[in-house]
Amino acid sequence: MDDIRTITADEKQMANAIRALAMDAVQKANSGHPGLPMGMADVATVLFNRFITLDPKAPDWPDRDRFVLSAGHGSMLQYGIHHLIGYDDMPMSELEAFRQLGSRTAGHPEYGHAGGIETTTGPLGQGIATAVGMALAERMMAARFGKALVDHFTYVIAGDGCLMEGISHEAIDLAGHLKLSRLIVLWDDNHISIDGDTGLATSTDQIRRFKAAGWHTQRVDGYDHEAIADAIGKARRMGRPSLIACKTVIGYGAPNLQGSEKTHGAPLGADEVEAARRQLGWSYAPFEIPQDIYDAWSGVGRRGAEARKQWSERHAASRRARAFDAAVAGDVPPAISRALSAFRKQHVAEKTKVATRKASQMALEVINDKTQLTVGGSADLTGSNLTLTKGMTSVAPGRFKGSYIHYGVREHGMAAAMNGLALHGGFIPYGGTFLVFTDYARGAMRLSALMGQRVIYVMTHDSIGLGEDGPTHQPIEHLAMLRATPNLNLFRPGDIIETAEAWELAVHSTNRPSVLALSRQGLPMLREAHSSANLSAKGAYLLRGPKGKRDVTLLATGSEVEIAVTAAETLATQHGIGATVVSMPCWELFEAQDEAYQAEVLGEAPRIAIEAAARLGWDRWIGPGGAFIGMTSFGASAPAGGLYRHFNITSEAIVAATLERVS
Ligand SMILES: Cc1ncc(C[n+]2csc(CCOP(=O)(O)OP(=O)(O)O)c2C)c(N)n1
Ligand SMILES: [Mg+2]
Repeated sequence: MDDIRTITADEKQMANAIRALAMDAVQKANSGHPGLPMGMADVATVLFNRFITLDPKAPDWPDRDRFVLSAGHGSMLQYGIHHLIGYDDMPMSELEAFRQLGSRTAGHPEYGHAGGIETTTGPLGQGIATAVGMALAERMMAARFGKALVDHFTYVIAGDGCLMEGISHEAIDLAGHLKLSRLIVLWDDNHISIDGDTGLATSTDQIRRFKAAGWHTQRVDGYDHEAIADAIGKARRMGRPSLIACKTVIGYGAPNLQGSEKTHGAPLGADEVEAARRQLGWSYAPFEIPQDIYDAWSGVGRRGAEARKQWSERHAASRRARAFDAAVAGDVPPAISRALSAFRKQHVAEKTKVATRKASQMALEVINDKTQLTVGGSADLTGSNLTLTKGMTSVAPGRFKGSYIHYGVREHGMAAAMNGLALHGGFIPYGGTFLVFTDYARGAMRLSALMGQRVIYVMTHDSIGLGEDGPTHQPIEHLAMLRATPNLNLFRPGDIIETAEAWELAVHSTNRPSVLALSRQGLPMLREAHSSANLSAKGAYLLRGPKGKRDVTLLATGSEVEIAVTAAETLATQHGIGATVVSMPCWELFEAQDEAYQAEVLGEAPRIAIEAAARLGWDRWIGPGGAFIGMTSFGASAPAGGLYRHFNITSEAIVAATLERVS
């Protein structure tokens, strides 16, 4: 069979090496999960030994196969294999430091800790959903650059838990629909999770479930190497994604504990480890691997190096190599900043009044016109999020030339797929939904931030300003939650100019995700003059200063900046009070400024903050003696103007709060 690679002498012992390393590392750390690595060692051995194409000496080679351990608790499976196949950054000392501070071998695989860890897993279901994005990226890159440069698989090991998680439904459905033929999921079908038999909580027939979503499905005995190889070989030839249910025994090899949830997440204990060694016929000391086993495993890297060499030759001969390299590098063309600056200049001159969601689409037109890196999409709200721009075509089942994804009503799946697109390389994914449904996407958004991925969330309908749809759709606590998330930039632009600036910053933010919180309702252009510098880059800036002394500082974001500007005008004309308006589109960027700049912006006068959202977090900027004007409850269903009055988020309220503090 063309797919089947060299079969080395003792694949059973190669698998036992994984088991031994997992038992020993968990035992030494006195913490961790031996059950999955022991149960899936044979499946993983066949997968790596006979199929996976990667080069441990060049972990980032773009045409490598991607491996995702969705059941991230089984991390020792991945670390053990990485050690055995010779990744330089996974020496035995790393396995001995499993789960210790500063080691590469964290409790769950963490992207960036070591070569070959393609994504962070641990929150169950994320891996399989992220892999959908990787497999999609592979197909899209192949459509653009051809099979000679892009021709790889995405393999996933998922557990019962991954398949129980809701996100798996979104992921499976999307992958089946799009016919992601290079996605192969190996399910650790051990019928055990933490509480015990999975029958305690599920009776789903997974095979039928995957079939219903359009997948090819197979069942194999997880210890029959030839059957596993046949199944993987067959899966690779399918024109749709493939599930292989691997019947396994959790903790396989531990004579008294295998098959029990007791092996899931606790050390086996010294006696059981000894007994397992005897049962498996593994006579070596802890962390000792005999040379012949290393030799057997070294075939993986040799095969990968050869494949990479052949790829390099094709790359050298390819007309598309330069464009391919540029895509993989992900560098944003300088023309984008120039064009966005011209865009800002024009709209300052024209005083363009639009909703920031519309401004976002207008800025995106400029960006998408200048680069192929951006891949857009929406969770079934394209016409509301305004994420589609002229000339974009949709990706469709089996057709991957387009650059727009209809993610369907699958916010969480969309966010995870965007992580996969970003991690794979070649793309800057952006995707839209309503800001309130950040809650639904949250698990994957958190991983975008943890992994430092350039993923852009276009979150429209960002406050009570959306009006009639009511409190179910009006975000209140979401801005606070996003601001509390480390390594994430939340932009809430106040007009078309700040929206264009936010987009410029987001596409250049190579090591963190951005969320753009955008209004449904129209907002006036607020700049008095064009500036060639991106003023939002400092996070907050003086938008309007009083002619004379500053008596009060009004801090606002998004749609409430306009209200602050109106209040400042009233304070000046009717009360002779000098108000400075500070627009704060991005707290995180403001936090990164030096103290002198922050002090200059915040000033010495009393501060009043205005934001149609929860107060949480604002007090650090308000300081003592100030006030907050915003939401203290859920919103309500009514036209937007009436809601602002109802909830007292008005220029009159700002004036009154000022007069209480300044006389
Ligand atoms: C989203 C999420 N919920 C809960 C957990 C905690 N957790 C870790 S493993 C696990 C059970 C997983 O069962 P399974 O995938 O069958 O793994 P096995 O016990 O077979 O190794 C749970 C509930 C988690 N890591 N992620
Ligand atoms: Mg299980």
